[in-house]
Amino acid sequence: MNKNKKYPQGKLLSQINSTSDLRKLNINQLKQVCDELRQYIIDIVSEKGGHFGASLGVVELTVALHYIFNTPRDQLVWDVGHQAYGHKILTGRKEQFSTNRIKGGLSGFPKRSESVYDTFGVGHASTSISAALGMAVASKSNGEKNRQHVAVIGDGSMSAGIAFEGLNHAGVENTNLLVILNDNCMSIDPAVGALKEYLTDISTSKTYNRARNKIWKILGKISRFGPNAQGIAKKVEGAVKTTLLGESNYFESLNFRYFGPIDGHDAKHVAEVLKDLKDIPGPKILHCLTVKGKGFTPAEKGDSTTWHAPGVFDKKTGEIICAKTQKNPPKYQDVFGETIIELAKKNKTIVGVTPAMLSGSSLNKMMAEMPSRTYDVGIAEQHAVTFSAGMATQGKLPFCNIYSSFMQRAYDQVIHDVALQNLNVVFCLDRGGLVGADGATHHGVFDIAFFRCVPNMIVSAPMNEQELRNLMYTAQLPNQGPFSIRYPRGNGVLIDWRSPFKEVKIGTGRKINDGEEIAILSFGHPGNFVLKAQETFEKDGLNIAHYDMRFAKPIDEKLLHTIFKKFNMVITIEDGCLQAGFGSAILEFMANNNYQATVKRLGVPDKFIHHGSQEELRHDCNYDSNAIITTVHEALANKLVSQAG
Ligand SMILES: Cc1ncc(C[n+]2csc(CCOP(=O)(O)OP(=O)(O)O)c2C)c(N)n1
Repeated sequence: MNKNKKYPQGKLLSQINSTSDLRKLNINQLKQVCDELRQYIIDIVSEKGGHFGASLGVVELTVALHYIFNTPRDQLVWDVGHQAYGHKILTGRKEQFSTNRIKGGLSGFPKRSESVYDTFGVGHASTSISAALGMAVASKSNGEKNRQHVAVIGDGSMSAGIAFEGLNHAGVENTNLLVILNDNCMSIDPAVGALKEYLTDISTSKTYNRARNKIWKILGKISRFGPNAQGIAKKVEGAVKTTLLGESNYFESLNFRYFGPIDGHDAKHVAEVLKDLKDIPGPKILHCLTVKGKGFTPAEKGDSTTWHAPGVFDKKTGEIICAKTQKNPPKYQDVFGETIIELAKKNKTIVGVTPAMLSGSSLNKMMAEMPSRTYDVGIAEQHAVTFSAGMATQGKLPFCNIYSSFMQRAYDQVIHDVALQNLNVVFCLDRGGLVGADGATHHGVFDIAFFRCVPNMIVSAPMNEQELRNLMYTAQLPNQGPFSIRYPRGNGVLIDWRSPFKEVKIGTGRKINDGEEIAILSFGHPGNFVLKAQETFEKDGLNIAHYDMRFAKPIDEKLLHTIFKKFNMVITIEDGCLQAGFGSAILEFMANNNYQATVKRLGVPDKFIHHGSQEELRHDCNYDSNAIITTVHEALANKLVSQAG
């Protein structure tokens, strides 16, 4: 692929290098800017991959926001940030946009170190209201008048606890906070929950929508006549809305002034509305209706979930281009998705729980086959864990599947609600390890460390698909207590993986290869990097021992005694942070048992790792097959030197 390829920019977009260029245009030109911006995103994402549907859905909002607000002085906070491609392009990163998500290139999410326009780093959902409110309150306390603060949040992200916490606080802080609710009825999968139904009710209420424009006009006129008029307008508007909706408005009950719903694809109208809202003080919410994938027919009319992040595709036909290989081993997530169904057919207590990652975790398979036993609880990791705990008190066995990095959200729930009560909940942590192009916000590198110190918690990781099945089987046996199984993003290693289930004795590792001088202890999938390195060792005539430890907790002490009695050079490898991780567990064992050995730990160093491919990042972090080979060679060379000395 040509790295320096230039992508056509269109007549207006080619002149926009900053938001001030955009603001020089006439409001009637915004539609054309939107068309060109949309095409630019399609041209590049179709070739480079990345998030897609969400950015297309907010093109008009993005253009209107930067047109009306004085960014970057006015603070614009994107929620999740997967929809901020248009924002990046309009804010001075147009030429670099083709490097999006590539190592050394632009991040796929807003990042403060990348641009002054990226007011808040994101990747995880539902933080925008709290962050923007923090900015607004600080701004007010600094005496800055007329500075605006805008949070753009999707209907999916609005379902999280933190979003409600932000609204609840904002309702009593009199700041210039505008929340734009970008309602496309979708999370990655269809949005779920009562709030979603409520939003649909507002959006489809014919009477309300007819009257809405009248209210808007009255408001627009009154709002320019001072604070008292504002109060009257608010009362009139509130009463009308309440009568028409037949219920109190959720947002207004939190002291927000609610406006909309409006068509989020009419850039001119959105700009006009935003202009009016700028003059209205206090917390406000503008409800915009948009369509994910807008303007690219296959995404707009097709399966929105697929087009959330479709990978590379043919922009003419809409065909998604899959890497053409021979038969691939399955993705770990699919092994999880199919195995849970097999287990659930036999064990009627099993239920599946996911916080909004139905497709991402492959729990959609169970949802299709056993909908009454599968729960998508929305973007609500904390709730997912405590909900699972509640189910467990009643004899259900929840398999709560959460991406490792999103599990960070639910740490207290794991400790306080599950582990302390020693409840039978199985945590399947998908995306454990470096995930690649999503970067620092999404790498699942802390879970081994943060689960290992929780009493009662079993911490396990399969080296391949069969091991994943066996660990899942073991986890559903009676009274195992809190049981975590972490596995990486991407494919496993076995073509024939549907083996019969075998119980794994808790806290036991297994010997993969006997050897002399050096023992390598692996945890989870990186055991396969050791297998690969073994090919080189064999060629070199080196006989290196390899143990797949399977559990970081409880650790296989019996096996470790055997290992440390035989070897005085040990290498540990894990797809997680070195601080407090699996290698640290081995060091603790050594210290507790007075073993002396040279230990080299391979894994993720103590810094945030940015984006790149998984292979590139594992290489950079020094724990791929080559790193293992080098480490073994160095250890042997050091030994020779010390013997010679
Ligand atoms: C805490 C957290 N959980 C899950 C995700 C994964 N995720 C990324 S985007 C997304 C859907 C967001 O839906 P919405 O806010 O409605 O935005 P849309 O994609 O519809 O524009 C989800 C679940 C995440 N980024 N953060």
